[in-house]
Amino acid sequence: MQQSLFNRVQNILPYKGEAIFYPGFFSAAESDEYLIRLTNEINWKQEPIKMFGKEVMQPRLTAWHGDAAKPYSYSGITMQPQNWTNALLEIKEKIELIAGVSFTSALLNFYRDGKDSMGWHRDNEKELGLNPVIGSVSFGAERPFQFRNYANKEEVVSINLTHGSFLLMKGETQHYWEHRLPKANKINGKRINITFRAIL
Ligand SMILES: O=C(O)CCC(=O)C(=O)O
Ligand SMILES: [Mn+2]
Repeated sequence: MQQSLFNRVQNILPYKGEAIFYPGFFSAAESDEYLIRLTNEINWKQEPIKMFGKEVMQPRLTAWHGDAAKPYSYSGITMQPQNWTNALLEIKEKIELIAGVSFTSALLNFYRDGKDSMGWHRDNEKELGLNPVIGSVSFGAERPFQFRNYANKEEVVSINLTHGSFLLMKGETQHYWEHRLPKANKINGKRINITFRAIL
């Protein structure tokens, strides 16, 4: 059974939450192909967000895809998702075998190079339920990703998200840990990340 290939994987969080990392979840050839397909097929846009009352551009490109019946509200606006593409459906089916949930939605992020980033946050929108299951798939340049204890802002757990890797966050993770993708100025390559979510 395929799952047995992954039975030595471990939780990278020391307590209060589960973040299970599967490097090489997709083969190098599959990952190269998904990087090309997603780069070309997705309508990537740089969107503004409100920060401290001021509109600023996000330091990355984004897209939102998912079931039409599951709109998503974010900073006071409700967004209608784009339809699933074949590539997204193939990836979704494969990670659902491990995640054990049906994902309804995906946030896609395109980091043009190491100057693009995502700041500290939790994936804890209330439509994701009490203990969100988040399936995070990465293609392209390897980038460090960090968890930080939300309460004390001190304890940090870092992991390199490699080409074709899958990081599954579940349990109490979003209560006790925030996460970010810091800038990595020496990295020139592009990276795509997809976080699959289940909107209840
Ligand atoms: O790019 C990443 O690995 C993180 C993305 C993320 O945290 C998010 O989309 O909520
Ligand atoms: Mn996140």
